[in-house]
Order: sequence, then structure tokens, then C-alpha cells
Amino acid sequence: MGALDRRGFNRRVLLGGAAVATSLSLAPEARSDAGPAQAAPGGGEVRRIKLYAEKLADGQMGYGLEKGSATIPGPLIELNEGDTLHIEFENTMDVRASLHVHGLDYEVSSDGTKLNKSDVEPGGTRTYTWRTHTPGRRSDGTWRAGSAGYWHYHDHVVGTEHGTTGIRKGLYGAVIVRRKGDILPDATHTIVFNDLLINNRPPHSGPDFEATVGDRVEFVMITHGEYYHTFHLHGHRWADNRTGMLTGPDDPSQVVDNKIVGPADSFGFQVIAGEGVGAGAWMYHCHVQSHSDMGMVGLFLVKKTDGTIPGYEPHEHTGQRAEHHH
Ligand SMILES: [Cu+2]
Repeated sequence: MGALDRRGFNRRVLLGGAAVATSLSLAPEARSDAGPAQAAPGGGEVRRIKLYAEKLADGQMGYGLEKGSATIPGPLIELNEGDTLHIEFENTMDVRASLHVHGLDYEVSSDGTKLNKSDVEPGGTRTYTWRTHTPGRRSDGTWRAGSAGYWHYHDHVVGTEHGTTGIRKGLYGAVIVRRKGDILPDATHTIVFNDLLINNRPPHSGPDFEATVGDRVEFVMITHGEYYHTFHLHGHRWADNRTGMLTGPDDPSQVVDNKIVGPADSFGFQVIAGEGVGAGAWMYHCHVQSHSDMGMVGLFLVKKTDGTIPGYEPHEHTGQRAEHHH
């Protein structure tokens, strides 16, 4: 993983899956591989992007930042609390489609539902506006949560008024809203359990994610579809709180390596790759046994600094490596 430029649009090669996933990064500060972890700045910026809904060659559907670049999951969208994002959404498909987000602030005109007449006809465009806010005290004395969190967006109209077909076919993606001071990772990966698939890939075929020992790697985990799952990662743990990280020795958050998830849930966390355990092919998978047996499994490939992965024979992971790019 090279240094991640957080100042503009990035493309990251994700192993497997759509060969290139596009990442929209809205935090203005660069992250260096060396030195102490860097932190998210305060928000307050107004940003504009374009987003396209497209049919993919294999009959699936995806979102992309440019025409012809749609991926499953769609682009990772990162904001800082206080930012506003205007999304000029173009529906290039032959069915109505939309964009509906969880966790952020939006008016009904940006709800992305037929109910609110905020979906988009075939060939049409619409600007969706997402706002975020910092936490603070309401005038009645109660505490209002900020927008920071690991959230997600998805279609809400393809197939049914709930977007059931759109989601099943791949119209979903991750949104991260960071609070000022949140630690920035070296890389972010999105894992979506969608029915019995991961990121709409065939069973037993990942996706796999590469890192080098010591990298700060962030995962965003989203669930869609019909089933409840348990997300498990080998060799690494996280805190079951907003950031996935403990704030200090007295943080009461539970530390876990397995989390039950249901449709439309999302959470995220960061790990130091191989911390205390070293390099290796670390599995992540649904821990419902029949689901893992049916192929809900991928690898967190943590390399030594010389690029090797002890004990790992790539061909052992069924059907997967052939699609990789090295
Ligand atoms: Cu499962």
C-alpha cells in the first residue's frame, strides 16, 4: 500500500472483485506512511461530486464517480462532521433508481424514495444533498449526537419501493463521517454481506485485502439482504464503539472479534495489520457455520515487509487467485 492521498479522488486497486474500486476522499490532509497517526480535521466544507448508477455487463448494478466506472460496492464517500455534500446523481439505467443514505442529515427531497418523489427516471439526473453536524447541547439541555460514524448508501426504488432488487444487484456503498481528531487509516476496505455473498462476488472468492505488517487498516462492514450474520476476523480485534478503537485505559467498550449484524447495519474499525500476531493469511468470514461453508469468506493478506506471507499458498483459497492482479 502506498501513501494514500486524501486530498482528492483516488482509485485503489482492491484485490478481486471489480478490479478497480474508486474512492472519494474528502478529507483535505495527506496521510504519510511514516510517523505518528494523523487525525481528521474539522469539517465545514461544501463539496460536489457526480455519481452514476449503471448496469454492469454481468447484469448487476453499481454506482460510480464516472461513467463506465461503476463498482460493487460503490465509491467510498468520506466526510468530516460539518461537511455538506451535493451529489449530482445520473441514472444511466433503463429503470428508475435513487440514492438513499443512512446516518446523515437530508431533507425529504434527498430521501431517494418514490414516496417523496425523490427518485430518478431512466436517463434523468437529480442533486441529492447530504449534510452532517458536530455533536452538541440542545437548547433543552439534552445531548445531540454528531454525524460521525460508519454509514452507508443504497438504492431505494429498483424492483420494489424498498430497492430490494437494486440492493441485491449491487447498488450500495459505504459512507464514513469522521469527527475532528479521529485517526486516519492507511487504507480503507468495504465488506458487504449481501444475502449469502460478499460484495456480490461469487461464493468462495473473496474479496481479499492486502496489507503489510504495521499498516493501519480500516474496515467498513455493511449488511444487506435477507439474513443475519456474524462478522468474524481472525487474529485481530476491535472495540464495539463508534470508531472501533478504545479511547484510553478506562474506555468501557467491549473488545470483540466477532459481531452479529443484520440487514442495513453498518459498523467500522481499524486494526494494525498483524499486530502481536505477525504476517499471515487471516480469514474473515461469516461465523454462521452454514454461511461460511457456503463461501462467505475472504482473506486479510498481511505481508511481511519483504512481501511474503508465511504459510500461505495462494492456490489453496478456492477459485480466488485467478482473478487477482499483481
Ligand atoms: Cu452469515
